[in-house]
Amino acid sequence: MTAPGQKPLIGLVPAYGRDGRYTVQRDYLTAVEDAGGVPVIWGYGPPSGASPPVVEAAKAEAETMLARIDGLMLTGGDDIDPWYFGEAPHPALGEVTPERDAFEVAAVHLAVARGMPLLGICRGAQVINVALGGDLYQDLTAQYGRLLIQHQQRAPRDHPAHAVRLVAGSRLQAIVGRSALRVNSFHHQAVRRVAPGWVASAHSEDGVVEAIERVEGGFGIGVQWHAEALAAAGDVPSQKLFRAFVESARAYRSSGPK
Ligand SMILES: [Mn+2]
Repeated sequence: MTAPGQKPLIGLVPAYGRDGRYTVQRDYLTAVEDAGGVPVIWGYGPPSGASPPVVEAAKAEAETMLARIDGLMLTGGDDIDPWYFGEAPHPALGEVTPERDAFEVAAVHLAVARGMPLLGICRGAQVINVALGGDLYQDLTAQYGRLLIQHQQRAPRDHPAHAVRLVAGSRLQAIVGRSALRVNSFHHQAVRRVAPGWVASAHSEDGVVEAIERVEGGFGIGVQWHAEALAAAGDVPSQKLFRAFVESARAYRSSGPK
């Protein structure tokens, strides 16, 4: 049993609502706690907008956060401003939170540079991909061009609605110890071009990228499904993913750069 003071700190950024409230799903905290980590919800306050001065302000604030945490978890939420991958907004683009985009993109850059463990969930996987030079389908239905399965499930949140096949030899496959999983699905966007230095490590049967991972360097995985809801509901592969992430954060804490 690790002494409480030695547990790795897992930083996450809450969603920011236009009503002035920060929100985060309890399941993210539960999944981290059950895996042996301490979730730290980090407030952020760069001004609105995605233009370069805002990104600079976000960088300084993200640096402050990363100096104090051992792992970075990017959680679900709104769509990312396609400005970050050089596109105009598609008519089917959903709500965008410029402050959160700027802060999280900056935090991902810094985490990768430090070799800090990185876990992205849903929007979080997309933020990682975009921050590191990949791009997205802004709306699968409008842009995918192939037959799709339902990725915005109407089943309950912890119901594994569709299957994903894991790429053989991937880190994700090694962690969960399976060649396929059933997962939940609440996304209308998805990774299109995977960022350099990262690869796809899971696909749904329609070919949509459902997970990405860092090829070399520290722990880096992004999953398109809400693994925190599955983990909190007792799904063993999802719990293994959180445990692997928190263990990497523990190793980073004892040996990583500060
Ligand atoms: Mn899906």
